[in-house]
Amino acid sequence: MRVFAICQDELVIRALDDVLIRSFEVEFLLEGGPLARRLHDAGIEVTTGDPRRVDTYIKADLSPSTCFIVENDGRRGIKKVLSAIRDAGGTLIYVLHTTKTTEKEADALKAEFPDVTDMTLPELIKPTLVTELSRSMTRARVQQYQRYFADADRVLILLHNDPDPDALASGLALRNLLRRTKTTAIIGAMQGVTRPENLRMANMLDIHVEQITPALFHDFERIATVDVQPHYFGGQLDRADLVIDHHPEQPGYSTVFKDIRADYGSTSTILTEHLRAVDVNISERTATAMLYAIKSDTLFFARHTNRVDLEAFTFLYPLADAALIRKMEGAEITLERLMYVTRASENGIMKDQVFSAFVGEAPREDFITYTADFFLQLEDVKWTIIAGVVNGSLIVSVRNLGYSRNAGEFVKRWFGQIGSAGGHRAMAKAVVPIERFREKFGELSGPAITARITDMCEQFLHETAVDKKKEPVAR
Ligand SMILES: [Mn+2]
Repeated sequence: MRVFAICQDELVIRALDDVLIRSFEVEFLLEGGPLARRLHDAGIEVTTGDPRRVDTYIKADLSPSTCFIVENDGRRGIKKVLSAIRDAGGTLIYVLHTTKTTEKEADALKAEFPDVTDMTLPELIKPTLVTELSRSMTRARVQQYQRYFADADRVLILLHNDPDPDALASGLALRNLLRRTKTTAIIGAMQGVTRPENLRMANMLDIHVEQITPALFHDFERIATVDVQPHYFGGQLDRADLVIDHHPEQPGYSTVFKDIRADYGSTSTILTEHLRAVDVNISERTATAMLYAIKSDTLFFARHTNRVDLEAFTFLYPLADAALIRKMEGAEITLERLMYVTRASENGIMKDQVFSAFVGEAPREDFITYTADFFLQLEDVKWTIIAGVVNGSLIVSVRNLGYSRNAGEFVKRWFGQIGSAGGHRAMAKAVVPIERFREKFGELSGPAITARITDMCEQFLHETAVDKKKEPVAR
């Protein structure tokens, strides 16, 4: 394809030539003079002529598939140039704005030449430049903590309780970044992995999570927490050396280094950037773990997804073992879990696209969260609220796919006073001692609990509708 460029600036011409020459046949139109000679001597294809005259383009023997790039530096009569190209039969016309054009000027140009495509130089440069600069800032940060950890004998990489794929993958990635082995950097947690799919991931990828108690913290010269911040450990860890997390930043601890990015979908996304910044070799095992983590923490980009999560995914994909990920995912469905799904479908209530169910006693929390996720897959279900009793506490797991109303606010509204309740728009959880639940809501059990949570949700969503109607009046 042929590109015919009408530019004035030497820098722009040289840059365009350099960029386009690999894919296109490029030619520059200049009015003559020393610049044209200089460029010609430098081996750049230059034609001389008046860019405002139709016959200049006719003489240049252009075809309808020729692409025109016209630089607009705000000085010359761009309209005359565009008219001449158009009159000579040019259709693929791009205007490259190299100075700031006012909206008025841009609109006027658009009105006269509706088929012309606009590009602005800053917008073209921005993505690459911003990526490069932030990568070099990340590089500096990573090199700092690498040095700080370098001389330590024993390092602890601490994860949250019942580590999930993101925590496990982040542990592996950080160990990689610290250039350590499993004997010099321990991946540990106060409570180990329990969910079957996470156990399967840990086994398949050979990730060993060591059981840690606060008394053991002193055995380590350096402590890093990933996918979690020290406040999580309830005062048992008031300082760390490094914190890498994607949950909102919390007060109440000190750390030497931290990288907390609450707008990222996973901690593995942050660590992918760290690995890329320092050009560390990423093993297939680490890439597989991280890819699985990003998929799982973002529910395969269904929630909380950021452009950077997609970029990390794209980067890791060719390095990972996709077949292994499919196997790990298959581990989600177990006979035991299907039992809770069955219970929920027998006892649940579906009302206004909200599915609620109380599933009774369960040995582990993940039976409840799994059931909540499961019913969210149903067509026409926008909220799922699944409750069950684990070790004497009522666990309420809420998933929200469509409603603008926040699942986290829902659990805080009803359970914040009597237990722990929190979460964000798409998912939330409450843990309430069953006796406190009964003190507040009455001696309920079985179907009565299902009915009560259905009412709670209806009332909560109704409150929102009323609030919204009120809004314009308040203004
Ligand atoms: Mn995470």
